[in-house]
Amino acid sequence: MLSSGSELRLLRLLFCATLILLFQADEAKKDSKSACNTCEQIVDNFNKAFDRTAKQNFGGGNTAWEERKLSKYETSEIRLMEIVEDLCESSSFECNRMVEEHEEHFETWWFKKKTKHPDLHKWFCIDTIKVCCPKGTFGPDCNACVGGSETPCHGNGQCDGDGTRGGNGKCRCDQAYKGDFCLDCIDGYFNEVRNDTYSLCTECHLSCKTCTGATNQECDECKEGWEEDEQEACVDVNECTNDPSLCREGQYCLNTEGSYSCKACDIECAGCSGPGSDQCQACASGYQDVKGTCTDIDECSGSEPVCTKEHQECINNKGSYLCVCSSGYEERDRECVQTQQQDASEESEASQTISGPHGEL
Ligand SMILES: [Ca+2]
Ligand SMILES: [Ca+2]
Repeated sequence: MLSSGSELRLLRLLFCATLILLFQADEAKKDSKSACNTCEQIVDNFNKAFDRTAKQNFGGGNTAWEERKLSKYETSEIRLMEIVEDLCESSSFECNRMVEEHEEHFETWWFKKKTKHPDLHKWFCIDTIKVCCPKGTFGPDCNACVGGSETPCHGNGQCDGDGTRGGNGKCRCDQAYKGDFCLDCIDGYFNEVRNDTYSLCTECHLSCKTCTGATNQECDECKEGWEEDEQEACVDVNECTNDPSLCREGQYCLNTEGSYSCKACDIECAGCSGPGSDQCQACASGYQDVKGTCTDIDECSGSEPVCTKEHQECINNKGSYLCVCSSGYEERDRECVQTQQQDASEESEASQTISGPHGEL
């Protein structure tokens, strides 16, 4: 009898072994898919090189002798060798290995099978080295994909491993479709057409979470931001009228289809119900109501002067005003004093001294 400690070790060991086996099985499936891709690439390159070499050696004015020579070249081993040389990028290990391993098959096909089996992909990749399957089938035995090999996934998805010896044949559905067979619609879509083998999913009205038709009266359930009206149609919720305190101070609420947003009030307003200086709840400081619109107060043109110091001038601006010294005066210790001409000439002398070091040397 095993002690509980060694039982535990055994269990762990079994667990690890299972994981490794699962991982290897998964890798093998991936390998089967990539082997088919490699083979398809080889066939593609073969066909390209075949076309390229067909044009080769065709000059103008062929003599009968040249014609004979060329027709010989068409089916010659030399041409096959030229094609085979071009099948892989030198850096592609998988490709070069596959070509090397199956080189004699190319010769067989070239000399014996080409006429009867012109489709190299079918003859080589599917029937001979068995790394691919016919379209619509998958896996080691080329079984039909879910939904059948004619229209895998009923035309609404991708069959896992389609055309390769790998994969599991299950469907990855396209946008709008779901379910094992890609016949069901995801939320926000409805079946416009549906039978056992065909399904067409169309988008619901933007107000519906789920629906049975395209209009807002055919919603099963309204989307967030929408609600049912008396006619059972989904209509926009006006969040702004439902809850006037939704936005912060200095903002107004803007209702939108399915939602709302908060926008900043105009600078003229202290609170507002919409955009513009004519929708203010009150005017901001420095502004006054003129026929329903908050307008800047011109403090400078009031009956009482606002800039009271000597030699001071008033300049109006939006929401406020400035007191500045008149021309010929400058501010010193909060007073406007006459600008001294002497200062200007001293400054220019000083700058000359500073900017002329070369002259002094
Ligand atoms: Ca809304
Ligand atoms: Ca002003």
